[in-house]
Amino acid sequence: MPDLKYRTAGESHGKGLYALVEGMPAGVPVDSAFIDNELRRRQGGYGRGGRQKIETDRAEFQTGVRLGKTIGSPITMLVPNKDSRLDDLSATPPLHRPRPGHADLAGSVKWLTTDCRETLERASARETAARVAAGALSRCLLREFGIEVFGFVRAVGPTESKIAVTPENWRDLLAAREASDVYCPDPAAEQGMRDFILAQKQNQDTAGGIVEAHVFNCPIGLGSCMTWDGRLDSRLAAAVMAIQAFKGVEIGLGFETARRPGSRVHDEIAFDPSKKNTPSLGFVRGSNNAGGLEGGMTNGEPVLVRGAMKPISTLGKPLQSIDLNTKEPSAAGWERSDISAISAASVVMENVVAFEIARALLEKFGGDSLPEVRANYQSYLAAARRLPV
Ligand code: EPS
Repeated sequence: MPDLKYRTAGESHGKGLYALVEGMPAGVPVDSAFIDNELRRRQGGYGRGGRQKIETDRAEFQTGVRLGKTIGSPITMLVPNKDSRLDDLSATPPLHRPRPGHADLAGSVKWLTTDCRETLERASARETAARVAAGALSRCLLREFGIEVFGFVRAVGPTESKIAVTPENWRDLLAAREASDVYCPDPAAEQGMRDFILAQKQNQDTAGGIVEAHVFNCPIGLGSCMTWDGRLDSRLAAAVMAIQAFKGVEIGLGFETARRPGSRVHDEIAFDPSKKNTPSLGFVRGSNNAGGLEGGMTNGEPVLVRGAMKPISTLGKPLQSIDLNTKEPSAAGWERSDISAISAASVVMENVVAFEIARALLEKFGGDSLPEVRANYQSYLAAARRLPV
């Protein structure tokens, strides 16, 4: 039984993006409409550029699914590119002037070329379409266990929403997020976010922000403190930091924990017998500063991950750079791009977080088929409820 894992392949202007997912048990109903809707959401958001008007991203299942369910074999999804022009030199000309902040300079030197295009085609955030497809597929498994993920935009530039997300209000917030073109469920913050992005557009500049994902209904004990790489918080951080343009990750209170005394950080423990039959088994907390993770394991509270995305590095008014062929000073190159992709980034983060949760779920309860995984899950919860034996 292999680990749940995925790889992606594809260039921004190649034939398409591919996701290969291994280790998914047989019998998981695949909700293609949900996966395609996540891909559609990834394409959207206030401040996106021209590419998204060309593409209509959909995941075409090439392998691993029969009659709407997984069959245990490797799953391949293809998201075709309409704007496919990789071998047309006139449409994808060489780029010799690396953009500060992009992969252009390091990649060109690394792969011994002065044409940044060889790097940028793969470094482009278009690749996140494949990650979203893989993550959304993993959510088809998670939902069988009542595990749901909610992501949104917390901040754009200096405008930050103060909204609190709870197990009770997140579905209402989801509806508000769906109605928001910046993917922020807080009307008090939305306009400021939009204004900041518009101001950057007018200045030929770009905007970043902070995105957040909340995972509800994880059973206690996903992840492990026994091995350093079994710690679920470290895996979540790696998955989020691996998203293009992300520069920071926090779990729960994150960096703020370092500024407070312990008594104002740690979440006191109580037992509520009325919640004994929930995945938290009745262990409740007055706060969730830990972000649902203690010792690298889920503790029954919602998992909370936050990520910081820097502003897009292709600027309409380019920064100073050099020409890689002459080494002479030159303005950085320009490519069609976005003013802000922060809304899209919230969709990407939501889905890569989901994938890591699904991976941890299968590590603990894994089996070849969904009924087997379900039986393992239920027998664990039953044994935990019987404690002390
Ligand atoms: C993106 C597709 C890209 C860019 C953007 C994200 O398409 P194109 O390069 O054809 O305009 O819009 O990529 C970048 C910002 C980047 O730096 O590569 C997408 O689908 O998310």
